[in-house]
Amino acid sequence: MMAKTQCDALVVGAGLGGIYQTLKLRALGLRVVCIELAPEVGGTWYWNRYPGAMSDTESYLYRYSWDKEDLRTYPWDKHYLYQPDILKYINHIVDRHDLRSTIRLNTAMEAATWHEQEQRWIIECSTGDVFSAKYLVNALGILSKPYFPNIPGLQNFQGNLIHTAAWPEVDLSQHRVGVIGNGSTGIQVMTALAPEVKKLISFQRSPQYSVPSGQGPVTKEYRKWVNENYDDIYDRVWKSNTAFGVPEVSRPTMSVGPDERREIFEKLWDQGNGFRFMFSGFGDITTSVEANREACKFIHSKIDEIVKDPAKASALKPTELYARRPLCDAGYYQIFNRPNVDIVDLRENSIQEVVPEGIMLQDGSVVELDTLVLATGFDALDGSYLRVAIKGQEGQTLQEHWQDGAITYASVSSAGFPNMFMISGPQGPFANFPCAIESEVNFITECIERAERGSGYISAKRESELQWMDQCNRLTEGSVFKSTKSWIFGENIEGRQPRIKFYFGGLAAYIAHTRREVDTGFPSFDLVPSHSKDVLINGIKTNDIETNGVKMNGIEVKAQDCN
Ligand code: NA7
Repeated sequence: MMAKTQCDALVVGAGLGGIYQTLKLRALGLRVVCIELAPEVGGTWYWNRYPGAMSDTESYLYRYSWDKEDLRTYPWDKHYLYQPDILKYINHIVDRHDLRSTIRLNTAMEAATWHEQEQRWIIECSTGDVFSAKYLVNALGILSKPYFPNIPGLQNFQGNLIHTAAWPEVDLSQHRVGVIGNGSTGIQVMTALAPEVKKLISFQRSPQYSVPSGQGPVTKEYRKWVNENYDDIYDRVWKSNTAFGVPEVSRPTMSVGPDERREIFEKLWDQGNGFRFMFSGFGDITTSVEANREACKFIHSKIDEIVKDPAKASALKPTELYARRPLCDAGYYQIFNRPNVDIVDLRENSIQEVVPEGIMLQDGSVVELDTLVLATGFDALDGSYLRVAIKGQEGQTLQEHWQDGAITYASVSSAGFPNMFMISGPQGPFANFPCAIESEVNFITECIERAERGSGYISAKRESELQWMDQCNRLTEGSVFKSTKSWIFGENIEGRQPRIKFYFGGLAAYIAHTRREVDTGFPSFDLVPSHSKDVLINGIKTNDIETNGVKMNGIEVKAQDCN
């Protein structure tokens, strides 16, 4: 039997969240091990290496805020980072902060069980490794479980079947490529593939609104300006809702006349960025149907302007509101002017089944394909957790606790799962992810620090998660986002109970909430005293602790080896 490795904290996942958490806990003096199922660090950015994979947060904000020197010196030369750039950056951070020896690659958590008596988590891994940890911090990723839709005959396809989240080394230049899915991933991969492949066909169920990204090289002057203003930039980011670095205005759409409105939309279109388009021109695009329709009308007019074939233009125009995660692209609508690019409007002619040679449509016709790409998204957020056997207090599994849909307190903790935390768990802030991740890691670290000062464990109260859920629901009242079905509400997974997946109060409000929680002594948590002697970790002295009649203050209990 494999030996049990003792450590203070086990961090699961070496993406942006897990790496920062590992650093923070190490700085607290805890013995930390980070495990990662992939053969490399990077999380989402290790897996999603499809052509065109790009962050749609501007480069200066798609990074950690806390390494001030690195912010100013690390090179980037375009407004947006492609997947290889981000992977390189993450590796750079791991080396710069000497984290490699703390991370065990190719190691997947398979089961985690809370042992009440010992007040520890026992974690079993795919490698046979077993860890015993006081704290378990899951950084499993928001978008880490690819979603394979239940399309009849998929297994019969005889060409290449590729999910964008597991892109192989492949030459598609002579291929007829079909793509199912035109969300953020689908439009990126199609835009990149169009000039590279023999034929590209989009099998589109719901057309999406997209605006230009504004990708392009940055000038030396721009970088200099960013460097000189980083403190102010981040100051504004932490006080904003979306943390995308774009202005968030309150001006109502209908407060200006049609000409001025169009001028404002045009300016945003030229500047680029989906979040800018949604939040920087007017303040009510996500709350007023009338305002939202104006944005729709404008994007429709752009599609008509760009796409020469009226039938294709019509297929590309959404009829629903502009109420999904805002998208941006590097010339998506333009690819439909290419002779090798076509579109099948599944609203008119749906997929009957996948056959060995391609896709058979409802009208009986078969579109022959050499490669079928599934850009069909993810079982987002809770999907990452439900595939692991996590068992908390009284033997209750996370699956049981979440049977009516995932529920957390402030995204980081779930009642009945003491000393277990989630980075970017369900109901976290809907904001630029690196910033949201940092806020959550900072909060988790405060929770752990508090637990280290005299508690055996810290665990969200049931009423806290119910109240948080209630708040998340209330925040979506009046939002036009509720009119569309998407992964944001968990409505993309067949058979899954939909539940709000995000906190829409804004990042600033989330940070303020967690700050209040810390400052008022963690009222949303139960703090249960320790009944083990393992209180002092690596020489960090704790406060007075009365446990089982043993005065712990000053008793230095050696942390156990963790290698
Ligand atoms: P999304 O945004 O969930 O998009 C998935 C796409 O796949 C979407 O267009 C779906 O159409 C389509 N889809 C899913 N199942 C089917 C079936 N059965 N038939 C046809 N089409 C289907 O995933 P992404 O990977 O693009 O983006 C997820 C996030 O990753 C993104 O927001 C970024 O933050 C990064 P539907 O709209 O459901 O009709």
